[in-house]
Amino acid sequence: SIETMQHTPVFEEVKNWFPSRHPNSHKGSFGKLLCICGKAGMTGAAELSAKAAMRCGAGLTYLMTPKDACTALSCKLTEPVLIPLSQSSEGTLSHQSIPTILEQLSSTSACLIGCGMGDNAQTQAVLDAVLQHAKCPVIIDADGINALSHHIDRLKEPTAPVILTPHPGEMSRLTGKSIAEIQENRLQTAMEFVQEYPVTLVLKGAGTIIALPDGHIWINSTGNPGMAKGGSGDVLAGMISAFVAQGIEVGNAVVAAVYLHGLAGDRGVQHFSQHAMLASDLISMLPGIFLDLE
Ligand code: NPW
Ligand code: AMP
Ligand code: MG
Repeated sequence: SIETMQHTPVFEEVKNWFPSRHPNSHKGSFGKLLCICGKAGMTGAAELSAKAAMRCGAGLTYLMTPKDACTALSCKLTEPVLIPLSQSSEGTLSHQSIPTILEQLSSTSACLIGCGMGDNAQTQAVLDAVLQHAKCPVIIDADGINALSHHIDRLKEPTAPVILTPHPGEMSRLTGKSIAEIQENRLQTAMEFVQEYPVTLVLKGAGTIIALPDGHIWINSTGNPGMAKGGSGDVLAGMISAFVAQGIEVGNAVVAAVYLHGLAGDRGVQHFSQHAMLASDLISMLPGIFLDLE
């Protein structure tokens, strides 16, 4: 029955999914993450996802972003490797960037695509190329999901594991159902989606639901309305991507990231309050959380 397949993650269980960092390990031991995120005016989404990924232990993080966005981000990001790409007149990626992206993709352990990319034909072309060539897990968020909703059949036979992280608005675009319909039947909506498409689905919002391709369902219990602010989802996308890049099994990586993202929010409001807490404050809470995990 549905009942027996539902779980709620707890700290002690999630803790077991994190292997200790071997004394002889090096940055190559903890994965190469490729983030394809951001555009002029939405550099924050790229910044938050890449920073969250670095704070979650990713070995090497590469951020590919349109040229102008890259110039702005080089003042803000220190640890990730920035790769400027050719851009359209609106400052979004141009399809001419595809060969450079595919070359980087071939040597990557996980690829995050979509945060702050803009929803247009160029984003669709880049997403198509990534989905056709990826041999590593692909995490699709935000405008990546919006792009996907225009040709969702792309998901029927993925060449690599795919993880989707829609909020109810994005889930509405993806399924054609109204937001109200989705929110009234969150569990069923998520389960039906993974029955039709062999992906890992994260339906965000209070009580985030994680539906795995094998039918297992997780319902998260951490998180609070202090997280209802622009940028929170970009932080989650970076966290999931970092855990996947490090080689944690995809289902565990996703559940752990959702749980710890909410925990960062729950610990964060003790310091920052629900009103004042920002998405970047979630990242500030991660070191304390990993001190307890290690
Ligand atoms: P309504 O109508 O408000 O009630 P969009 P976005 C709905 C980037 N960002 N429950 C909501 O409903 C992202 O990465 C950049 C119910 C509305 O219809 C994307 O690329 C930032 N409804 C891009 O912006 C920081 C819910 O969804 C719709 C819901 C656009 O992403 C901000 C709004 O979503 C942002 O992350 C819920 N729990 N949650 C930056 N600093 O660069 C959402 N909805 O239209 O997809 O817009 O999420 O802001
Ligand atoms: P996004 O809309 O993409 O920025 O994602 C928002 C993130 O914040 C998701 O991970 C949500 O689950 C989380 N979030 C937003 N509001 C709440 C809430 N009221 N309770 C718990 N988590 C929330
Ligand atoms: Mg979002």
